Order: sequence, then structure tokens, then C-alpha cells
Amino acid sequence: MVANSVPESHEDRCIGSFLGTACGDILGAGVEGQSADTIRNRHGEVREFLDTFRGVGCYTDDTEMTLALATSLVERGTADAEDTSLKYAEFYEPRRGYGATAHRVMGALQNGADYRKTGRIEFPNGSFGNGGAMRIAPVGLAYRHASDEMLHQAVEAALLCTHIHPEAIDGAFTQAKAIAILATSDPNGFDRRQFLETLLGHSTVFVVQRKLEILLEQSDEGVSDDEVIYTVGNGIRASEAVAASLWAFLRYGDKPEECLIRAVNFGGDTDTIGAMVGAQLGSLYGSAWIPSRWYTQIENRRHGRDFMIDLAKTLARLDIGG
Ligand code: F2R
Ligand code: MG
Ligand code: MG
Repeated sequence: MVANSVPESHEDRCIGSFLGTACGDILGAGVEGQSADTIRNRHGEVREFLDTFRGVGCYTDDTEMTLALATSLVERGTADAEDTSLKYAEFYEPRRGYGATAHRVMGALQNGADYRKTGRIEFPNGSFGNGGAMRIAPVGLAYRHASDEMLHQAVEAALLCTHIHPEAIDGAFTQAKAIAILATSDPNGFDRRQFLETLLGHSTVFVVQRKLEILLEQSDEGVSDDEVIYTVGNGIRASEAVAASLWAFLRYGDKPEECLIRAVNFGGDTDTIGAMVGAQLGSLYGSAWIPSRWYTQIENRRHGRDFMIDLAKTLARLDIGG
């Protein structure tokens, strides 16, 4: 496998994005919620999939919701808020480690609740969690040539039943725009700083903007990852996990496998930061960088590795708004 070669096709970028999401999610799942110090003390550095109560190679809600969203996109040919809500409910397995509010929403949707109302089920202004950003990569891939307005509408539709909070929407839009740019860029000579400046120019929510500004301010200095992550955060808020994922990409994005490992070892919401970085790396580089020791361990039951690859191939045919 040759890392950093130009992907053979858009199809390979979609496969790389899905498998990258799964690898980051699985790599981080065994240490989700632990600080970087705790991870260092317990594991040195996490480089391999760990055994969790779900088993080695089992993904979490991040991958499950990504696959549900992608399935809706290919079946409908567009981001349809009602159909995505039905797909999230259909794919939902409680053991995948959903957030507390997300569990309630999935239960309500399974019982026929109105998808236009479930986003306020717990908080009047909606969840600011990163559950929208963690799953949005398929929208970035399918709408890679669409206008910003069209991409934004698709993000809002994909999030409506779970995340209506402005921070969650802006975090997800930032990740979707990142995926759209990466999926249409040549990895050779890719300017990661300019990429981040572009994303900053598209963000409209102060808490997200400020964190992206901090990443740019720190990028030329000899600061440690711990210092940067301490400043922007690595938790369940959309603005934190998105910023942490982009820091990993900014600093280590020329070495994809290492980049994903570093991202997970930042600590905090490790599976989600890993899933988002994995989607970014796959969208730029395709699938060749994914080490076979990870690839072979990705679960391959229903909605497993083979399903992901087939779904990615179908998604690759979509070019909405292009
Ligand atoms: N929830 C988890 N992990 C918990 C542990 C799992 C366990 N170890 C296991 O492996 O099984 N991970 C997943 O949740 C995150 C995505 O969250 P999402 O989808 O946004 O969920 P939710 O429930 O909407 O929000 C999460 C929590 O954030 C707080 N919160 C959100 N909005 C709030 C608001 N407006 N005001 C106050 N608090 C708010 C709440 O505590 C929510 O429960 C990912 O990490 C994914 O991996
Ligand atoms: Mg998760
Ligand atoms: Mg998580």
C-alpha cells in the first residue's frame, strides 16, 4: 500500500472516508472519555484497536449514524430530513454508545414521534453535541460540488431530528465543507493552513470561529498538542471535537496513519475525533493508507466492512448540485 498517492477515483475517496471513519471510531472507542494523561499512563500510545465490551473492531454510534445517513442519501438522491430520521431510527442499536439525548430521540423516532420536534426533546435550544458533525461526511461527499447554501441546507436536513443548536449545525457544516474540499483536492502539495483559513471563512458561529482562529495562531509555533487541545477542548461539544480533529489534520495530515493515531491520543471524545479525522483523511487520500491490521479487524457482520464498501461505491455516483 502506497500512502499519500493520488486516489484512483472518487469512489476510492468514498471508500476511504467510510473506512477511515470506522477505523478512527474503533481506535478511539476503547479510551473514549479518558484524558491524554490517562491514556499515556494506561496504554503509552493507542495504536491498535482495543477490546471493549462490544468486542475488538466494533464501531460505535459515530459510524452507525454515518452509515444510516449515507443509506438515506443514496436511496433518496438528496438529504431528506424525514427519511434520514427514519434511517437513524432503523439503524439504531442502543449498545453502540449513543449520547443520553440521542438515545431519547432514537426511542421517540422509533415510536413515531415527529422528526421536526425531536430536536428539542431535552433542551429547548437543542443539543450542542458533536453527534451531527461526527456523521456528516457522506453529505460532504455527495454535495462536494454544490453551492455553500445548498450544502448548508443539506447539513440542516441531516441534523434536524437530533441537532438544531447553532453550534452543532456550524460544527457539522464545518466538517461537511472540509470533506467537500478534501474530496475534490489533489493530496500532492495540499495546503493545510489555507484549508483551515477557508473553513474559518465559512463558519458563522463565534465559538467555532474562535477555536479555528486559535488553531491558526498556534500552527507556526512550537506548542505541544496538549497545550492546543487544552485551549480548544476535546469534549462532546461540537466546537471542541471539530477543532481537535482539525488540529490533528493541520499538524499531521501529511502522514495519514500517524495523524489518526495522534488524534485519538489527544484524549476526550476520542472515538468521535478519530471518526472525523478518519473521514477527512479518506476523503483526501482514498483508502490505500489504511493499514491492513486495522482493515481486517473492522467488524464485518450486518452493516459491517463489506456493507460500508458497497455503500461507499453507490454514494460515489451522487454529485448533488454539481
Ligand atoms: N455518548 C457517547 N459516549 C458516552 C459513553 C459511551 C460508552 N462508553 C460506550 O462506549 O457505550 N458518545 C457519543 O455521543 C457523542 C455524540 O453526542 P450527540 O449525538 O451529540 O448526543 P447528545 O445526547 O445530543 O449530546 C451529548 C450530551 O451533551 C450534553 N448536551 C448537549 N446539548 C446540551 C445542551 N444544550 N445543554 C446542556 N447539555 C447538553 C448532554 O449531556 C448530552 O447528553 C459522541 O461522543 C458519540 O461518540
Ligand atoms: Mg461514539
Ligand atoms: Mg464519542
